[in-house]
Amino acid sequence: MGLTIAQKIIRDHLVSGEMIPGTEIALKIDQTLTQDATGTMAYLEFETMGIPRVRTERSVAYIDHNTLQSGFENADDHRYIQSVCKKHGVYFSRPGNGICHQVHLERFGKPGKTLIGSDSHTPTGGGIGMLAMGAGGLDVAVAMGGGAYYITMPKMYKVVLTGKLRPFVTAKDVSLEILRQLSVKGGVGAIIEWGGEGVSTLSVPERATITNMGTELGATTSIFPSDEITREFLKAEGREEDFVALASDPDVEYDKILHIDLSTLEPLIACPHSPDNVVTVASLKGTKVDQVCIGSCTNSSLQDMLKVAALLKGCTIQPSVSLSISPGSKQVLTMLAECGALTDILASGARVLECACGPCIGMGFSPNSGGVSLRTFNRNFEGRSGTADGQVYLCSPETAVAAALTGTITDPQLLGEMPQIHFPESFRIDDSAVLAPASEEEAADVEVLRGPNIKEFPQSHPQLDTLSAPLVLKVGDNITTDHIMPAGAKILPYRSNIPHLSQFCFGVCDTTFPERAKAAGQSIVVGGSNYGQGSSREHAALVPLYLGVRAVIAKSFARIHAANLINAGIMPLTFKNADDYDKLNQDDALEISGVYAGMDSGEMILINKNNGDAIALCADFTDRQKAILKAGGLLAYTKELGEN
Ligand code: MIC
Ligand code: SF4
Repeated sequence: MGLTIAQKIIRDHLVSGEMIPGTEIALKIDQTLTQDATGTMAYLEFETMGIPRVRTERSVAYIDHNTLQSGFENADDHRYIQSVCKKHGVYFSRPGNGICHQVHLERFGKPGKTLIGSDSHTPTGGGIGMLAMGAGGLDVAVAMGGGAYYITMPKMYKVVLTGKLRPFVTAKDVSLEILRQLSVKGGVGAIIEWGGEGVSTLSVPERATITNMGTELGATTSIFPSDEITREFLKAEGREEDFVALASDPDVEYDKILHIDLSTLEPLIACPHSPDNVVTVASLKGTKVDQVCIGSCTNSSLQDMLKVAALLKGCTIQPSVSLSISPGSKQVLTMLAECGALTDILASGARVLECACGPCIGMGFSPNSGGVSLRTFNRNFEGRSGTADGQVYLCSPETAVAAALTGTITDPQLLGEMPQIHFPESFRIDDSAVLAPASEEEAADVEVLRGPNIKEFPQSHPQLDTLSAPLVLKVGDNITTDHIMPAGAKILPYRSNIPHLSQFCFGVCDTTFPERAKAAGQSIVVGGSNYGQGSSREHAALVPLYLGVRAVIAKSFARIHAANLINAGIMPLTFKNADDYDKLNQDDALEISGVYAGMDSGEMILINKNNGDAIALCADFTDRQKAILKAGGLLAYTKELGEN
């Protein structure tokens, strides 16, 4: 039987394990990326490993999330990242150079290579045939040190595309359609390959929109073939030599096959507060809109921006609407300026924001209270915009422009003819905002600059054979990392200060959680299905660790968050029978005895000391994960390995 594109890349990078779905494999990682909100922690972790220079082919640190300096904190963290990168062999993309995924795709990604990034949208690289995955900061630190990246061998899904998108129907609508079909947990445990004759009608930026948003399906990653369109893109970026052709073998057997006829798709929109809450734009016709935001790593390419500029040209946005546009990179912004498109954008009344994540992570541009905000982003989780009762919808740039021009949700197909867009044959190449690291000889003299915002790591704890702790918080299905550890302008500057961050833990669900958890000493959290979906932020594990959480029991977990919990020494356990979730209540006194034997047998018994109920739990850990949990987290485990 033949292999899929992803299986071929995995085969070529396999360090241990076998390509059997559901079993643990370890992969050699060629490239890493970090962004600043997760990067400080990742580099602190890298430093504790004591490795002088990164051992990857290319590691890049981007500054794109924490671009508001409203105090010394972000500025200090950036200075730290810049200096630590210089010392240890990491390229440093300066603030203003763009969003990590957009810039990495433009300048560094290579088909057939493996990439992990401390950001969940790293699969954007799948748009050029990379095996690109989001990971916790500690896993990225280990990969920078030359260590393997461990994942569960995924199943292989294929989406077969036929036909061609009609004007005003876009790659974003393809992403929303697959979310509508599969839901936010439909891709868990799988790699989604996009194939079929329709692929040849999609440009690289369109493919990247689709692989970017595959993250919202919970997929390990998403990938497109590397073909002539990929070659043209790389050539336009002045790096045709990075091209290799990649395709799946014809006789591959997929675990699931889905079909989308591009020519039948309609403009779609995801309603608050989940990316899979998808309906047609037409069905919301007339809904009043307060704010429109265009940008983010999903929709900020030159292609997207040229279309937006062409639609805005000669028009003025509604006085009732506030429109922001954040181009994805300096390359995109410069080219918009050079061809005059930026003038059309500005003339329409839009606010042009810097090339960064911006409103997508609540770094400014929060909507008015109860405001309806249409965003070309990938996430609309509750509270993420910075306005607790903001109503965020996700849509394509075309739908976003239609709303800005009319003041209501409007099917963009009603805008008339799609203007002709002229794409340049080559991009403007200027890597001056990417600073190369010091040479090996000079590195010793580079001083790493640490600010006072950098605080100690939380103390991890080896799992003991008996865990006796109260159920300090019970939450429902699809709890995101934005619920567990919110972001936004006020909180993000403290990503290297866990004690400060801890005040906001689970704030969206229950503001009393931090105090109650601290008072309990050690505790257990109970969740529903797909617990920890969304971001790769390891802070959603490190902060609960700091507050004393020793285990999370859920119906199921999102991949990256489960790995982050184990790395932090917190046990992710699942209900053997999902209905047992209903038998537990907040404040119940819980006990699991025989933790070690349970890890070996794969099953633990949870006793509810309030009523004597015995509940069976699955403790599905590999030998490596058991050892990490027993040691009290990945750093402690790595240290133990070093000592033995
Ligand atoms: C996000 O989109 O949620 C983020 C902010 O980019 C996160 C990373 C973080 O929390 O720093 C992600 O997607 O991993
Ligand atoms: Fe940045 Fe938003 Fe993309 Fe996350 S999803 S990397 S916050 S643009």
